[in-house]
Amino acid sequence: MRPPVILEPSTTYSSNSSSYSPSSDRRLNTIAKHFVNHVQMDSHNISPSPTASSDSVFAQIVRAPEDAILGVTVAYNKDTSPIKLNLGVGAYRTEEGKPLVLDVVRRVEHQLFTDGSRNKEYIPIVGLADFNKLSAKLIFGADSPAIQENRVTTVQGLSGTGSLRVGGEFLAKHYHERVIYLPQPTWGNHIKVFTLAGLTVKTYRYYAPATRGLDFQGLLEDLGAAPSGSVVLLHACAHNPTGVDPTLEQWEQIRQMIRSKSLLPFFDSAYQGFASGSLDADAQPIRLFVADGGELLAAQSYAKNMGLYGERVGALSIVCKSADVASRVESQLKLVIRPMYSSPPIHGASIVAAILKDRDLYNEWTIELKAMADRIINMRQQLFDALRARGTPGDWSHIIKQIGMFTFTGLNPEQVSFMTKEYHIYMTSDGRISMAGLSSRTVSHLADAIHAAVTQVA
Ligand code: PLA
Repeated sequence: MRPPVILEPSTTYSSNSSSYSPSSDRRLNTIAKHFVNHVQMDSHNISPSPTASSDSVFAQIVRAPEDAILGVTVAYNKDTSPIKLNLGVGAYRTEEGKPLVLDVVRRVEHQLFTDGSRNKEYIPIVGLADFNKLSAKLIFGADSPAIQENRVTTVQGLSGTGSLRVGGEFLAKHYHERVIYLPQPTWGNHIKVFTLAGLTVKTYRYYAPATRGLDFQGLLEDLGAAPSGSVVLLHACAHNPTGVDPTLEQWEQIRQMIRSKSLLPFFDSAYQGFASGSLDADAQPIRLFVADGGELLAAQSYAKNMGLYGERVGALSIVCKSADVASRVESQLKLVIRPMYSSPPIHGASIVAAILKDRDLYNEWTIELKAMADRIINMRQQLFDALRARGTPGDWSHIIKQIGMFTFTGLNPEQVSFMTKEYHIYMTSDGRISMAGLSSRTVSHLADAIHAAVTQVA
């Protein structure tokens, strides 16, 4: 073996290095040529190492566990049983158990496809201007004073997750308080998203297992005890995983507490329209906070309400006190986004903008959205009735009281794993089931499994 070629320090250069000179440049070229020849001459002698993994520079890497939610789908895909049922990830399915592309989305995609004037140029760092404006209008309301006063900055994000991450990194870089309070429990990914963004995660009480409802007193106490200025993550509607939302009166009290302690609300709106079937009703909590003139962040996702899961389309809005602050905030958001993924993708945002822009398409969307929300609500009733019919021990009324995509059943990890093993039903180990993955055909299978789990597994 020949010794490796080492570039001497004097041969490296940068534009401001005093060591750069025409002679060192020539020397660098000579060495580079030598190196190329050396590699070419030796390349036919190279054979793969038989000792494979122990030689790897990555040999010390330990296998990571699958994601608590997306890993359920991985396990489901490996199951060959014809009766298998995936109620893990929150992804809408039709009565036939198939993924759904909304008719209005198909129509718009066809229009986009046949429009010869469209191209695939990069879009701005902050995304499509129309998409951003219309997204803010959708969440804050067409008559929002904050929008009229130009106090909102909205940037396109990589669905809900990417929008949360950009918001988190912006706060870690520019906000005076680095602590974010998350509800206990919350969507598991929140913890990782905000920790990796550079914030410190703490929790506030949210869910009371005994009542399977909101621990409102605990929530107010914990927010009341949080250091002034802390960030508070709030699920705008359809809390994941519990399906438990505050009432509007409770939201008003939460708002008063947050504002009186100068906490900074960060809304995660992943299910607008999916909870009640009404886009406006589901945005009410956020609009309460905007109406008081205070500041907040809001991450939106079009994964569920437009069925655009894999298109990764969402938005981050920051409502500020003045137009001047909002425009400076936007300039800094660009500095967060540019080194992260440069600029967002064009396709999904074009679909959303086309639908939000056109009155007929918008109306068509709201009808399809309501149909999805209604089907989920109907599944709750069917599952509740099926358990009642079987005389399954326990009070199952939380199934019809909870709202949104998920039911937090109260089943323990042993019961969940029993249902997976014996009934091929896949769900997260915390007992959460995606009601959107259930259909009239599969509800009796699920009820049988729950009945068996509850009566046979402690
Ligand atoms: N926020 C909450 C509260 C969510 O439940 C989800 C998705 C997101 C944000 C992010 O969604 P997006 O990035 O796709 O827009 N939660 C799902 C999927 C539906 C997941 O875990 O990624 C879930 O099954 O919980």
